[in-house]
Amino acid sequence: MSQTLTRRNFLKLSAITAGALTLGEMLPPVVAQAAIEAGMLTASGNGYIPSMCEMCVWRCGLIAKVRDGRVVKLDGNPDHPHSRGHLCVRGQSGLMNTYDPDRVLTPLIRVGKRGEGRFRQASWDEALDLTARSMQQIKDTYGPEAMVFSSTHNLSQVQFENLLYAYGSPNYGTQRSLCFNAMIVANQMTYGMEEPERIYDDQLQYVILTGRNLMEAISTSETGELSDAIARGVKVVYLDPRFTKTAAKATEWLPIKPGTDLAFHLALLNVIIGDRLYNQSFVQSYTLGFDQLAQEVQPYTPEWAASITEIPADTIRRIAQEFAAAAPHALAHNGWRTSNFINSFQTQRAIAILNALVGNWNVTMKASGGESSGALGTPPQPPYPRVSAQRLDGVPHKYPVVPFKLGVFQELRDSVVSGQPYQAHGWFIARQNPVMSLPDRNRTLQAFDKMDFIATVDIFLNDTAWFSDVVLPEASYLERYDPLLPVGDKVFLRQPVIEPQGEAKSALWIYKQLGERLGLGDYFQYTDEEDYIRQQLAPLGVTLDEIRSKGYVELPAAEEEPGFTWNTPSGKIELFSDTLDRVGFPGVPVWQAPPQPPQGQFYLLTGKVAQATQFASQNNQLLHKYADEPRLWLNDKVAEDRGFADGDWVEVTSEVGAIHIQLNVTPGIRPDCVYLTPGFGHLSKGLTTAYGVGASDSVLHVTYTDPASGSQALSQTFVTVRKV
Ligand SMILES: Nc1nc2c(c(=O)[nH]1)N[C@H]1C(S)=C(S)[C@@H](COP(=O)(O)OP(=O)(O)OC[C@H]3O[C@@H](n4cnc5c(=O)[nH]c(N)nc54)[C@H](O)[C@@H]3O)O[C@H]1N2
Ligand SMILES: Nc1nc2c(c(=O)[nH]1)N[C@H]1C(S)=C(S)[C@@H](COP(=O)(O)OP(=O)(O)OC[C@H]3O[C@@H](n4cnc5c(=O)[nH]c(N)nc54)[C@H](O)[C@@H]3O)O[C@H]1N2
Ligand code: SF4
Ligand SMILES: [Mo]
Repeated sequence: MSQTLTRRNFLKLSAITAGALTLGEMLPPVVAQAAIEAGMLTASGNGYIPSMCEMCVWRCGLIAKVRDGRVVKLDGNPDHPHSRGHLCVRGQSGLMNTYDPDRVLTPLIRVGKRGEGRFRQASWDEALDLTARSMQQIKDTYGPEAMVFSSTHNLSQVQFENLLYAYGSPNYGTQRSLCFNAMIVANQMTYGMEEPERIYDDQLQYVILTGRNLMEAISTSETGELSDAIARGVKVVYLDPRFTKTAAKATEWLPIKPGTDLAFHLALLNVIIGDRLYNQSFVQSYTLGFDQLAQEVQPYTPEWAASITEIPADTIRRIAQEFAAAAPHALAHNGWRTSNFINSFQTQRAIAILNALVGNWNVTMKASGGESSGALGTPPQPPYPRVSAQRLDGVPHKYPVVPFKLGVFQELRDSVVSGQPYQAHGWFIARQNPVMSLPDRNRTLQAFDKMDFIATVDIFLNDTAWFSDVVLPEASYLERYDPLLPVGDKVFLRQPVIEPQGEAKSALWIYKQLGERLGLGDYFQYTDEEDYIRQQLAPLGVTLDEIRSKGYVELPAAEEEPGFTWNTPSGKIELFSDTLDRVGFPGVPVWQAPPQPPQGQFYLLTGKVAQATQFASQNNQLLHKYADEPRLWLNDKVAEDRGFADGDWVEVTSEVGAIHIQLNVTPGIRPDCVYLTPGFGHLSKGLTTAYGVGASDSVLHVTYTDPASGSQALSQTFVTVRKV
């Protein structure tokens, strides 16, 4: 880390970010006024306040311990179905996001060239006026479609979208096509549902995890359920080219060849159908297209799959038999980030169908439904203007089965670069770091170059803000209200644990201010954050003050749906999908061979680690302290053959970029793969803890898009590794 320190010292000297606090300058305590009034804090600022974590999108319930007006500890709220009394390491470290000396605490306006990182502090009025004026100018000159909006899932997103729809642009980039499009579109096509509920109930006996690294890519409740299941002796089969923490906990680790999970699952279908191991009455009652499927999977024998996946045929056959025998107490897990290859959509279809054939759906169905915001109120607003312009992300003309809501963000970025079918001129970004999270970072920077105006709402000078013209600082999740979040049979509240530091404001406030300045005030009919929440709570007949100390309110029991039907066009589980067939995609899953690296090159694998969230948490001083600097995993035998040693510096090169990084030589990865932790190698020098640590895999990723689901394909990037 000595290199990092040198760079940090340099940063202090060059003082690039006006107004940012330097290390050691402590912020004064700011006592949450509403919490004192509710009796949760003493006048001197001591007490416990329930709220919600925002260190990742899982949003566990937390209880903050406050001493002398400062948050000193965060614990899980036992009443929250996600956290159940536990926060993961990132959640527990969340207070350092709030107290990070690198927080942006006043609006910033760029003064130097883009990417130089020179900003001046500005008042909210000046920064909001400039943002609204620039957005209005773009609308007047080129039409509303020339403004791109992008944001990743967060609680105030509903008001971000309100601003977008009221403004009238069709161009909206979310994380979905970078993350789970393949899984969601496959489930939609099969079941007519976005994400069927999965259950780890007491009777579960068998789980197949296809690259779902639950022990590191954490969803607290699901990770906990898997741990409990493993303790009970549930059999877990884990497919990953890499020996992850989940591989260590699984009964069986199968280091499958990247991109061949489809062949593995097709062979499971072959055995289950061929040996009549499926649930005949379930298939007959609920599914459509069994005969087409049976015919298609006939050639996909375990022997066929063995030569492709490098998993022995006997193993595949045995797993098919064990899985079917355990059904309906079995689960073929869909995964979450399923953006690996352009055939991942077919893999997801095969997994969805596998669960249907053995009737697992009976096990999972009883928990579906439930989470609905339908019971909550919303502020009144006029209808949105009609949007006639084509979307830059190619939905639906190029991607006919991708839902509008999911979109294809990487294609949107590429259309900005090409200027086709028209040129976008402005980009409004909130709670997202597309400079790092989209594949091919240089291309994203080219897209930024095309922009007349970029504004970013963040709590830090993240890499995207670093290239922006205006930075609007949001209050951190411990300092603000957000819209309520329904989870299961409860509705949870995010409330300030301390008052916002500096000039930081909630996103609810920021969007309303912008809306008003854009002449769209009628769409933002709430006086402030508390009024917004009161309007949400009104139909439930409870007040904000009544729910503060518990942090949630129970929802009235949902009415039982009489007679469940699948929401597909046929009303059945579609093993054969007419919708896919009609637009030229295979109606049943078929083998699509993935590309393979040329001789001497490697598949570049990505995947989460427990102590970091995406492209967001690397600057957290607590998390930073306990994490090793990321290195490139390389198989030990390959290293020996090539004369590489652990710790050697190497150059990693793909078609679109190159990085320098140290090697982690390990037997825990296939010889044809290398792996790099995502989220490091930041460009922004405003992240003084994270800057200079590790390297970015996004620099290397080539942009590939699955034509059916619009999902990016991250493991399809091939790299060379050379000693430097
Ligand atoms: N700690 C932590 N937890 C998180 C997050 C985080 O950032 N940090 N992010 C959350 C989010 S948004 C998501 S989407 C989920 C993602 O959680 P997961 O769905 O588990 O996805 P990843 O961790 O991105 O990648 C999982 C594994 O896929 C493997 N892999 C790559 N290519 C292939 C292949 O072709 N076949 C197979 N079988 N495996 C392959 C990689 O080696 C990696 O170990 O995690 C969530 N939880
Ligand atoms: N190479 C590679 N690329 C990937 C992935 C991968 O594994 N490897 N994973 C993909 C996946 S699964 C996903 S979901 C995406 C995620 O990538 P993104 O959608 O870009 O999301 P995050 O990285 O979480 O970035 C969130 C931003 O929010 C900011 N932030 C944090 N808290 C707050 C807050 O309270 N308010 C505001 N306004 N901002 C806040 C952070 O500072 C950060 O800049 O990346 C995808 N891209
Ligand atoms: S999983 Fe961890 S980071 Fe995510 S919300 Fe829960 S405690 Fe926070
Ligand atoms: Mo994700």
